[in-house]
Amino acid sequence: MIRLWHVAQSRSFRVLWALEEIGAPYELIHCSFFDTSLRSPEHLARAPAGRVPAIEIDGQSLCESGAILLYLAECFAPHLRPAEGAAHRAAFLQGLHYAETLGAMLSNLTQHHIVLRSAEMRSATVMRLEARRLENALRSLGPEWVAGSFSVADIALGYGVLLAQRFVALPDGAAAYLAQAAARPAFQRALACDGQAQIYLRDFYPPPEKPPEGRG
Ligand SMILES: N[C@@H](CCC(=O)N[C@@H](CS)C(=O)NCC(=O)O)C(=O)O
Repeated sequence: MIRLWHVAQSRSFRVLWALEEIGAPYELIHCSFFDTSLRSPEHLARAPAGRVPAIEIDGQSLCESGAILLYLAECFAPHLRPAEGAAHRAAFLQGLHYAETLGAMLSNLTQHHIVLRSAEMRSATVMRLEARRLENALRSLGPEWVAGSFSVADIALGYGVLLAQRFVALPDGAAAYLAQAAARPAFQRALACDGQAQIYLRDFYPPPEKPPEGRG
C-alpha cells in the first residue's frame, strides 16, 4: 500500500507525478500549510521537519523527494532510472540532485515573494539576486532528458522548471524541456489531482525594479 501526503504545488508534486508514471495504486492525502496538520505528532513521525512530501510504501516511511523518487524507481519502475554502473548513471545522479539546487533558489524566491507578507521583511536584493541565479542555473537544461531517456531525475527537474517559470523567463532549452515534460500523460494526470492552488496564486512574480542610482 502506498500513501502520499501532499500539498498542491509543492515538491510533493514530484512524487505524485512519479506515482502516475509508475501506475501503482496509491492513496493521496491532501494537506494544507494553513492548518496544524503538518505539525501533528503523527506527521512529524513521518516527516521530522513537518514538510511534504511524506510517503509510506508498504510500511516504509520516507520524506525527501529525491530519495522517494529513486526508491520508487528501484522498487516499481527500473526503467525510470539507469542502474548502478550504467552509461547514464552519473548524469542521472547529477540531475536528481541538481533539482535541489534549483529547489533552494525557488524556496528563497517563494519566501520573499509570497511567505513574507510585509514589505519590510522582504529583501528586494535577494529577490533580484535569486532570480538571476535561477535563470543562469536553468541554462544547462534541455531540451533532452538528462540521462539519455526519461527518468525520475527529469521529474525532479521538471517540477523545478515548472515553478521557475513563475519567477523568471525560461531560457529556450528549459522551455523546450518543460514542454516535453508537460506533454506526458502522467504529468497531466498528476496536475489534474494536484488540488486547489494554495501557494502560487499568480502566474508570474517579477523581481522588483532596481531603484534609481543613489537611492539604495
Ligand atoms: N528537501 C525536501 C524539501 C521538502 C520541502 O521543503 N517541502 C516544502 C514544500 S515544497 C514544505 O513542506 N514546507 C513546509 C514548511 O517548511 O513548513 C524534499 O525535497 O522533499
